[in-house]
Amino acid sequence: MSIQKIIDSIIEYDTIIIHRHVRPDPDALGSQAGLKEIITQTFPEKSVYIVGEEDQSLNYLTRMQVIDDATYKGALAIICDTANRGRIDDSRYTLADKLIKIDHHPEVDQYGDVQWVNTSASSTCEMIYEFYLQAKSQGFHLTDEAARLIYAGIVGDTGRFLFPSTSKKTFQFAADLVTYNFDRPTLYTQMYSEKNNIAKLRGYILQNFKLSPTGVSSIKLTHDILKEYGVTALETSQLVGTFGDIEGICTWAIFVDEEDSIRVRIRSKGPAINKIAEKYNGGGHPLAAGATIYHWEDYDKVMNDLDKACRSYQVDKNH
Ligand SMILES: [Mn+2]
Repeated sequence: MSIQKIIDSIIEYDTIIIHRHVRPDPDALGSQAGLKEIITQTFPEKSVYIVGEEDQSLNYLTRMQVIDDATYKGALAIICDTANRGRIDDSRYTLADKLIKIDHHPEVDQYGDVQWVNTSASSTCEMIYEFYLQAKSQGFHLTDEAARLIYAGIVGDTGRFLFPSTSKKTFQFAADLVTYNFDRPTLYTQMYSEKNNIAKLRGYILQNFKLSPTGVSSIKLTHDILKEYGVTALETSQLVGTFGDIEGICTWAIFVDEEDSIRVRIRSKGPAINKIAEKYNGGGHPLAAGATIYHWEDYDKVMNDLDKACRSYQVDKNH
């Protein structure tokens, strides 16, 4: 069983370095830092590090550490919440002695000496809590801070327990986690308070989105628009859910100008869209994925593919 192999590896190694995906979200950071918290509390003598680029807007969750290449010698590297090697933040994980993957995304890329992938988990944080439940009997500890981090990741990846990935287990784990001592109202404020420029850009999206007869919607956030609203490309990740409650919507995509490329954030209420994302240099979950295109001319191609997906989904549904 993968969990036991992970426990054994953590016990075996003195130096453990935990990575997660680029452009982190609360689940990536929560699983990374939550696991670190569990290990350091259980084994104070071990050296445990978390690495990757910081996103300033998520500094309330945790801060990254800077380590040199030599630290990887003879170390265990654990990668959280990352389906493929190309998305791992800090490629030095290859210098480690042993590699473990813990993830809930559909498998894009099989990597790691030990792989624990559970696509039915709502979040990698949910998996970290499950790991803890098994490790607990072997002396592992969960702190209030670990509970805060893991809870944040579950809340983030389930859209506050709203998305279909939210299961009975998700609620049971959340119920356990809220018995720990951390400030939930403050955490929610940190996660969901919206800067006024983001709120105004949300208004722009709601005023200007297009909705096709098949239920495909999109918005183009060009360099000029981002500049006008003073919003960075990274910050637009907060706006993907804006479309979610529009009546008749099937799939939608936000196209964000990132200067050298265009980031496409795709969501769906029915048809799987991760294969479409993969076609355009991306990937993800069946109902939530991301892609990258390099020319605005490809906008129509992505929209056509989403249109086809919605069309055949409607046909399947009606037969
Ligand atoms: Mn995740």
